[in-house]
Amino acid sequence: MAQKGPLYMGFDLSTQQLKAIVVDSNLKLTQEAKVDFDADLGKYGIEKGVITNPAEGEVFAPPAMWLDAVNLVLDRLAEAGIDFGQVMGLSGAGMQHGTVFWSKKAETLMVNLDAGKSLSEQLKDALAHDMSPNWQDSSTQKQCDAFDAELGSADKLAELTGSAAHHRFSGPQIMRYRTKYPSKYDQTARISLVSSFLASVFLGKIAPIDIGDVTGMNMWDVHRGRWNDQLVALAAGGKDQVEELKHKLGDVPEDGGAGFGMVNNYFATRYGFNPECIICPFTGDNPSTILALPLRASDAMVSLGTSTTFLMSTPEYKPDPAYHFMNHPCTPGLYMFMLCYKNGGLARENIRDQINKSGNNWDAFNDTAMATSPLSQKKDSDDMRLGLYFPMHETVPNLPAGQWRMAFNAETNDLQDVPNDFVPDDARNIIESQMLSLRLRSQKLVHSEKDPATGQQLPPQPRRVYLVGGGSANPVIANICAEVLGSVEGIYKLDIGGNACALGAAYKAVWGCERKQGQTFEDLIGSRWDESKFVEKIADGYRKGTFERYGEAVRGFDLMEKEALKREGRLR
Ligand code: XUL
Repeated sequence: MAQKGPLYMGFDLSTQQLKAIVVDSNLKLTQEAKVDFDADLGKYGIEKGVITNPAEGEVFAPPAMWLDAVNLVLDRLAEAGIDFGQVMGLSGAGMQHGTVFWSKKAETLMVNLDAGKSLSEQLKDALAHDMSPNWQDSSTQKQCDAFDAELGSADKLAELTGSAAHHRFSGPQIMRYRTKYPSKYDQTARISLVSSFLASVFLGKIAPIDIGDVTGMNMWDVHRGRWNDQLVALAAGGKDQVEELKHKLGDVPEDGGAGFGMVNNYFATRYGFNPECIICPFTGDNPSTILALPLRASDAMVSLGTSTTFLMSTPEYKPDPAYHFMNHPCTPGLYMFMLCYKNGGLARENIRDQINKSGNNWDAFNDTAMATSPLSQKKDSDDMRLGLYFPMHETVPNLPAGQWRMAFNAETNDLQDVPNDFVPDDARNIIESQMLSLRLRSQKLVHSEKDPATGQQLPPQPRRVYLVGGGSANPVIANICAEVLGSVEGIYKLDIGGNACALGAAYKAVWGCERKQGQTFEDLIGSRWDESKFVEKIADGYRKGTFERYGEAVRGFDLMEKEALKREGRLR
């Protein structure tokens, strides 16, 4: 049946896929489609969406492939029967930190697109460099050292920009691009992030970088709301070059909802888009994910995918080199707190595969985890069994690939090595380990609240925890998450279909186009949010006694990480 009323689109340009979803004004998902880069666009020579150069730690992807993906995903939505004429607004998300380098011809080429031809065949000369560095890139250690040193210390850089220097962040990446490809840098008229690149394609001219995503660059002064000249100078190669790089980066509007203009004529002619369809700012994939629901301060989202990401929306700005504070993409005065781990699903799968004789189902892993007592303690006075499980180099904390297993005595604060071999208890201990790391690093951001059922004052913990991503389907993970992290109202799973990040983008378009004067994102989405349909409670939260026991384990976990860092010569 034909859909009545306005529709809104959200895109998610991630490492391996471009997803597009369509919602109506009531936030109901009506259509979705995706393009898988390896399966659909293998001609670009990518694997898992990227090209790697291990000798230099480089990971990158061709923006031309993303242009093909835009045509393909819209073709697929058209085949599915969507009427683009009803789409009144669109927004999107891109993997964070990646940069796209536009040539001087870019804008002329974009306004003169021929609707009969594909984007990639017409925009070849729009790029000054045919590759975009990916967030998995680790080629910028030298540049990161310079960024961390520039203001005096990593702490100072984190205080000013929300994060210490990270390989993937755009400032160090731009600095390396300038020195590695000086003539391409000179020919670069504008620099987009992946998110603003995609917005530019739909807009038909270079779209500004968004207020949330700009805080993934190590160059944006969060308090003053402007580029920091000293850091821009570092990336640009000197004080005299600051204005030139600032021009390439462009101005950053504060309002994350104000449309940039109407959709490029190319899309109206080729796909039948409503010519008045508004292009709202596109943001990073993580800031967009927190828009998939009206997240309140003290609610946390845990994304359990290949990597683990912990996200909170908070009015408190308490930066630290170990994690990230970014501007909230919609609401001034709010920040996104983020922990971003490289190890998550793969580390759990490694343990699962040692438990399973064969096959890759989770039954034996789950049974073993449930049969093991918390922290492997048979009685309260026993040592707590703790571990770190990193098949890949981890950034939180900065440790090389490896495993560490230790026993912690909570009475004496004594930490001892235990044999570093797999035992079945690892099934529970690895989930505990991942959750203890989240609790350790988020404890300053949560507050004491009353239990709504008993009126009793509870120790500081999140109000709700929302699980998203592949691991959220596992009830044992949800249960251990509740034991370790607690939560006043319980553990929830998003039950809205689609993909949280693309949904968040579509909701942003709804908000951008339909908000009343001064109406916040939380207010508008909250008023249309159908809790009973959109989320499902999957575990009770705070468990008295167990939560406090894990509180003691957090102390041991912190000591264990410091011990491992000391042994690796990495204690800051
Ligand atoms: C966040 C990060 C990744 C990418 C890709 O800092 O690098 O989460 O955004 O998802």
